[in-house]
Amino acid sequence: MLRYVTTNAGKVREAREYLGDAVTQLNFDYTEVQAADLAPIAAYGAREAYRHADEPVLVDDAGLFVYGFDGFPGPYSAFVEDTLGVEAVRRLVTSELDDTSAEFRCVLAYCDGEAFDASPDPVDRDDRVAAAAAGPDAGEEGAEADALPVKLFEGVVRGDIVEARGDGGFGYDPIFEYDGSTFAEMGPDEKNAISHRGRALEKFGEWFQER
Ligand code: ITT
Repeated sequence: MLRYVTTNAGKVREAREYLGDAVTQLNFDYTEVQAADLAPIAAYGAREAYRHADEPVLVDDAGLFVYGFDGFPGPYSAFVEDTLGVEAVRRLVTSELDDTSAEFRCVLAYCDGEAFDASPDPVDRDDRVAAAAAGPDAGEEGAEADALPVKLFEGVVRGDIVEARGDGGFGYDPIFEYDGSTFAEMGPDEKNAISHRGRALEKFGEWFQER
């Protein structure tokens, strides 16, 4: 049994589509450390969720990165969706920028409490973010040794911000266009085949099967 850690039912639907029924949702709101990248956030979340659940967990941290806004909203995508809203993001992008290109990124972080060939910690260990990502049990010295091993899998897809179309998917899907269709105009299979999450799930699935 693998617990997919998220409060977002849309993410779980896509993960189950890909990985099958062995995946169930763990609706656990892990601490989102403040960081410019998704990887430290996901790594911290996976360690915290594993300590909470005491069974194998997969954390999914994702975001929309608009190139012309230096990657905004990026790691703050959920906060911006809840406050400004998706349509306001679309208006901002199309009114302020000539180049409306953007990418979705997804980082999956796996932790099962076992020692395995873990990913290197996402950022420099001198960094406060790295210390935070190592989790609450990591001491000030030798934090790397104390921290639970976490394996990271990343997926990225590049597209354009456009006027909202389609009613499938969730979040920013209606305003993200890839190859002529928005993600909200695609079925789940179609989206998974090319999406940031689908690409990260594919990498995870291959590794997990070996394991
Ligand atoms: P959890 O943290 O509980 O997993 P969340 O929805 O808050 O749920 P994130 O912190 O990863 O997830 O925030 C990601 C934001 O980006 C959030 O606003 C999502 O709606 C949006 N998002 C993530 N993946 C997406 C996708 O495939 N299509 C559209 N929007 C997506």
